[in-house]
Amino acid sequence: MTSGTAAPPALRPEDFLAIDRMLSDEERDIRDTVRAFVRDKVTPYVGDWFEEGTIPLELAKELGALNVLGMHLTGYGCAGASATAYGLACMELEAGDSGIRSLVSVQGSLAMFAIWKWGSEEQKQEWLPRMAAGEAIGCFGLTEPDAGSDPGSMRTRARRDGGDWIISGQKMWITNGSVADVAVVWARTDEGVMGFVVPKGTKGFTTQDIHKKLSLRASVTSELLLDEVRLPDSARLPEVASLKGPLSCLNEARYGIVWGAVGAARACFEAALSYSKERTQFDKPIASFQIQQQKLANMAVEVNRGTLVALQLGRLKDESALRPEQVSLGKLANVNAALDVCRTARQVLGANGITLEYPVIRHMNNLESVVTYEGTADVHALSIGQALTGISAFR
Ligand code: TGC
Ligand code: FAD
Repeated sequence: MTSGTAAPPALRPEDFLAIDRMLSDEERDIRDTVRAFVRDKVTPYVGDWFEEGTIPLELAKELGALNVLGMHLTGYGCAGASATAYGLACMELEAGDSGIRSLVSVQGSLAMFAIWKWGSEEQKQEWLPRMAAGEAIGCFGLTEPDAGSDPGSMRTRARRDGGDWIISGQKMWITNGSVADVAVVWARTDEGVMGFVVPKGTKGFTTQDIHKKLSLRASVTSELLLDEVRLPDSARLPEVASLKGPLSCLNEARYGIVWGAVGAARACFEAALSYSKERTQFDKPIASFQIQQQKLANMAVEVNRGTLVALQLGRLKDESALRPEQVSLGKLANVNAALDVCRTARQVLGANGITLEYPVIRHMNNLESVVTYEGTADVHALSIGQALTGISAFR
């Protein structure tokens, strides 16, 4: 094979490996649309939302209009986009803030996916179109105060009572909990772990917000309390009675995080690159010092490598060839790398790196949640270890 004579295109710092060329026109369009949304509707305000510990609920409808809620699902008002396109959307949303990507992940990959995959036709018709439009917000209750990495030890219990179910228990750390119109709640039953669709306002179902967070502040996190909540059998997700139900939803959300984490890292890299060229010390821009260039080079490596990992997982998912252990590898690698990039970027910004005037410390703090939720880094390392050795080290 002979190489062409034309000079290769100029290097672009924001896409050093020209990964853009690996995307289809449609994927690029979706990416650019979400990027513009984040630039106009999120970036100018999110520092204030983070400081105030709020997220405007109107954003849900705007995200619905943008077609990103449940965008990789088909039918029921969902966009039916490819997994890769969904990943690109997550990357752009998390370049804004992990809290915004979380809203979209919990809505589309957890609450909607649970109903779409395991729900009845009636449940799908009732909830999915409204959730896709952002007119109804969903949450996903799996974690409990004493059951985090080990959801199989959950205590929330549902028992049959005639044709109804009675659910009692407590869920902890639930994104969107108090603002959700519908909660997908997982409970132990005599027949296995089952999911229940619990509408807001159901008697015995209350929520309490978790405050004093220093991470994911532009996101609502709540406790769900279920005190003898009576539900008809039609509220039960009929197609699953095992931990496989909630864990299958986690695969979807974790996949989005593989992409999202790169978005957060990219935002911090770009902030550090720009700052290093503007900030002068010892009569020179700090970008002219070797130590700073080393940091910038390392950040560029991680952002590009992370994007390639995400893209490969996206292509596998689009071929229905993606395994949960591969998602674990992506989440472990990309979130850890993003944390490194953000911590390094924070140092490049010096004292300015600790204020919300720049996005860096916000992303850095957010990623402390991202590395913990959806399976801690340890859980994903153990999943990979089990796949490599055939030996489970969880217990
Ligand atoms: P194990 O005995 O291995 O499996 C039980 C059943 O589940 C099946 N299964 C899976 N199915 C689909 N996808 C997966 N990834 C699956 N992993 C296991 C398995 O085949 C079995 O099925 P069946 O039919 O035989 O019953 O389960 P285990 O109890 O040993 O647990 C394994 C472990 C530790 C990997 C799992 O518990 C785990 O992933 N723990 C981490 C918990 C976690 O990630 N929680 C996240 C909560 S949601 C959240 O954080 C939202 S954050 C907001 C946002 O996303 O932005
Ligand atoms: P633990 O499981 O108690 O872990 C504590 C430490 O022990 C960790 O370092 C962990 O890696 C380690 N560890 C645990 N088991 C092992 C082991 N076998 N081997 C080695 N080390 C181990 N949950 C939901 O259900 N829905 C949500 O919407 C949701 N949103 C969240 C939003 C935020 C902001 C946060 C922070 C969490 C959210 N979570 C949600 C909960 C999240 O999924 C859990 O925090 C996570 O699964 C870890 O559980 P834990 O916090 O109880 O930690």
